[in-house]
Amino acid sequence: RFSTVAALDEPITPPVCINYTQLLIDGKFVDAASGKTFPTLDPRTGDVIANVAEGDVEDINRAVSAARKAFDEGPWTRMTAYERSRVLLRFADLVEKHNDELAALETWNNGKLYQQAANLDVPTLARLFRYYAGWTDKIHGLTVPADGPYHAQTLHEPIGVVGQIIPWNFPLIMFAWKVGPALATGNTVVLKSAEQTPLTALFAAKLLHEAGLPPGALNIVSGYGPTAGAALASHMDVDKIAFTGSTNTGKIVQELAAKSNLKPVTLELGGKSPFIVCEDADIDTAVEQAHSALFFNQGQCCAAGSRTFVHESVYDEFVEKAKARAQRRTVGDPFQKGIEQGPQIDSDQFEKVLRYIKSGIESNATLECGGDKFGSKGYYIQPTVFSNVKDDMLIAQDEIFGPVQTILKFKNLDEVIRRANNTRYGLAAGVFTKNIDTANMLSRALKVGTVWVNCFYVFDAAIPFGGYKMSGIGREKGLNSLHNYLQVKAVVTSLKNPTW
Ligand code: TXE
Repeated sequence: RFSTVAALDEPITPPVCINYTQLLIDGKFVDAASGKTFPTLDPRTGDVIANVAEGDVEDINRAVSAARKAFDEGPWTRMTAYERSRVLLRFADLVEKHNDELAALETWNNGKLYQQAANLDVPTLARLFRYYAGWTDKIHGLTVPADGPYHAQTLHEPIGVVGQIIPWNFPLIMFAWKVGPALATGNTVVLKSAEQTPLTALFAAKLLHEAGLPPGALNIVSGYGPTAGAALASHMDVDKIAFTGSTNTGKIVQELAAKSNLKPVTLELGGKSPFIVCEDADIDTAVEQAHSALFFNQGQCCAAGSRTFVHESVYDEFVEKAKARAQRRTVGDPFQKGIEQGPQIDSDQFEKVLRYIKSGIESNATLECGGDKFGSKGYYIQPTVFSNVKDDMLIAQDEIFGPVQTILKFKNLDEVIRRANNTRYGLAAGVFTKNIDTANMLSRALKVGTVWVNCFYVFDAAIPFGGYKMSGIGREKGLNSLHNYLQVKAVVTSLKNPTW
């Protein structure tokens, strides 16, 4: 039933070289203090594509010292807002210049579609840095009318040395969401990339230095979570930590932050987002949008529409069409044109998704299509659709993070609101209806950070994104994201002659 256009046993040779595999500390590429490296893999085959310096506690210490020096002594923090903006803009130009290389590297290391990396992930990196470049000289404090003979004002100052830990599903976009606002507000950064995808962060950081970023302002430490990641979260000289990843690891990061120096934390965590198809929705549009809301990026999206709630009056038609759409989905080498789905990121995620598929079958959900791995090499999984899914099934509760659509039936709006909110997560929701009153009611009733009405996955540099409940703390992108990286200082000055 699945397209076999790409020969999976003969992967296409990526059109790019791997030039940067060391750590980037204080503007220089260096080996790990231990001299250790770790392999990074091609998800299409599981083969090693490079050995990358493995950062650990000592490397985090070195990177934090460099960031501290750069924060305390400059020049990044001494440059004018306009000069900082120019660096970020030059970087965006360089990203565009190297679009295809960055995209090829992202696909090679992550398994995402080359067409997506080249037309979405890399352009989004440039777009976000241009957006943040526009903010550098628009970060204002207030003049505050205080009681008594005082002149009161607020200054918005950078927090200091920022630690950032990112996941593997959108390596470059996560780099942009984190590094963009931190640098725009004048902080210095130590970023730990995900162990599965260390390559593009190093390339992007190299381009930032080429654009004029001074040494120490951005340091990249590749390495594992419990070693390098934990060292960063618990470092006494890191003033703030921002994390994207699983809810469990988010809890660890917050605990490490609290137990060390109580550094403020922003977290962007997992989700189990409802995608609600009302009886009056345009069914063909809803089927297509629900399909991409789940299957986009191999299902590896925190905001994935992973609980498809469909009104009973259109349920059978929807399931039939959703199944047909999934069966048409082309799986294969992500470098090949016309392919819609590549491999999962690694064997852990591959096994995890297959376990959830097994659990869906065992709990008596109806397997409409898929249900197994795809091919014999790499981490490919068949597009899978379950219908007759019940709220208490594991596949309706946990974040599967793979190409597995679960379709549930509902009778009325009160019921679907209650069921949609009955989850520990609260990241996003999709609502498909032609009735403005239904759209307004659902938008207000759903306990989530983003509601998309008659659309899904509309991400924009200016629109804030983040979670309610265990989907996270704080917002990224937009004006809100700047406040994650700013301290507010009140300055109160006694007035000598208050009558004036
Ligand atoms: O996540 P982790 P994993 C979800 C998704 C996925 C599951 C597990 O459901 O199946 O998480 O993925 C670093 N201290 N998401 O294991 O562990 C780690 O090195 C400090 C949703 O990859 O959260 C990496 O850089 N850091 C998500 C980052 O945390 C630690 C995207 C994420 O890894 C650490 C990814 C520790 N003790 C997975 N342990 C989203 N919100 O989009 C790990 N890390």
